[in-house]
Amino acid sequence: SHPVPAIQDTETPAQRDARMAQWRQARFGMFIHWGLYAVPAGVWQGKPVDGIGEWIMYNAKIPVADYKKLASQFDPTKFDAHAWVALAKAAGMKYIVITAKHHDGFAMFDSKANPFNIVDATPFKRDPLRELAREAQKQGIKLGFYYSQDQDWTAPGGAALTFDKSHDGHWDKAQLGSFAEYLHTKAIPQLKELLTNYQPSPAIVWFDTPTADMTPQLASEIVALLNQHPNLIWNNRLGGGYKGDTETPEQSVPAQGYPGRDWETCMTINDTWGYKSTDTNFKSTQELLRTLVDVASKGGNLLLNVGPDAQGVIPAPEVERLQAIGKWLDVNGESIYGTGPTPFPGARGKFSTTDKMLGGNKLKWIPAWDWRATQRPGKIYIHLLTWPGKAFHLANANVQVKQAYFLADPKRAPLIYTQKGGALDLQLPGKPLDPNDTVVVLETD
Ligand code: FUL
Repeated sequence: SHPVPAIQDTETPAQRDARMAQWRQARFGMFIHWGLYAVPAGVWQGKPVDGIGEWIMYNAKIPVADYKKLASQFDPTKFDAHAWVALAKAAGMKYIVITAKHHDGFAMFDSKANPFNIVDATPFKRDPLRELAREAQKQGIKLGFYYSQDQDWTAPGGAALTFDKSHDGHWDKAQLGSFAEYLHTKAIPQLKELLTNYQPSPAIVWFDTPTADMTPQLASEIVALLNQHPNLIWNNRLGGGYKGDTETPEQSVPAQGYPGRDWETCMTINDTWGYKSTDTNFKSTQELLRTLVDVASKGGNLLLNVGPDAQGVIPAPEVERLQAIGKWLDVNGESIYGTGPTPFPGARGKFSTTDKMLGGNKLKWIPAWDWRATQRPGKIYIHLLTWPGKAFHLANANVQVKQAYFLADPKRAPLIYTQKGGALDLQLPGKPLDPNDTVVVLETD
């Protein structure tokens, strides 16, 4: 049979723009990695396990039967869908993507397709996705589901990642089986459940880690299913050659963005996605906020992760940072939401060339924060990150500025500037209004 064309291949550019419109305006979303791995929380048999928390089964080579036993200990009675959604809103986030099933194969939802799920296998018995869907609708925010369609370490045939050449990608013979059968008996039925059992239906499906097992033919069966939901947005990690709607740089901000493609940087607040009791390496509010600004200045979205613990509690340091970002956005959101990338691509903020290892195998550029810019018709926003002193100079601005003021100044007191031969010179006070990012509005018409 012929592969079914993806929706991206069949819709017109105008239809696509309409489908992506809200997502493009959003700029900031909450990623939630929550699953059984929150129970061991980075420690197995009394020993800390290296690497990201949700990979503990893989990294500690936990046998399937032992991992499955964790379900009986998972009783997150402090889970509060209202509070989570309210936190996302307070942070200024416009959408949420939560792990419906990660590589460990444990479904965080009510699944008839497979009994290894939070309703059937735990004392908790509730469906957090249903509660979140209801709350997201009530509080007016979009909800999406992450689904690991390819790797599934507890289902026979669920592919394991093969980059580790030391073994065939499996550590327990209970994992052996046919990938196609896994797909037809677990992944596709569960995707159907996720797409049809929730009100409202998910805005986004966030696939992850395709391997060569996901052939074009198998992927096309999933795409046929996705195409029954014409407003759905899905990312570039399905596999089988499908590009999806969005690029998904992980733990990094691409220097030039992705011209011509929608994209979303996903990033952790500490060094793990899924909760690890031992990881306290939290990025500062300043770094996170500036990352959001950096991403926006390149035309992308930031999907910032939280990792709730086994009680269902989002760690306090993560909550504090999100709230602080939200306070800044309350005042300065106009310079982020619905804005376009910098009009000065040649003069964007500099990056140092130092690489840093993150999460074991991820490279990250360390930005040298100086300034960034975003824009909308008639306005340019200069985000001053490192305070330039008493003046800001832009050599090749080539814009006709009609007025300049600080976005955070309710009086909009005019800032003094001169324009000469394309250059712009802006006089500034000695100190920033906001040490994280002081936004100057340049009105251009
Ligand atoms: C990766 C996964 O393997 C990680 O566990 C995490 O979900 C990240 C967002 O994507 O590829």
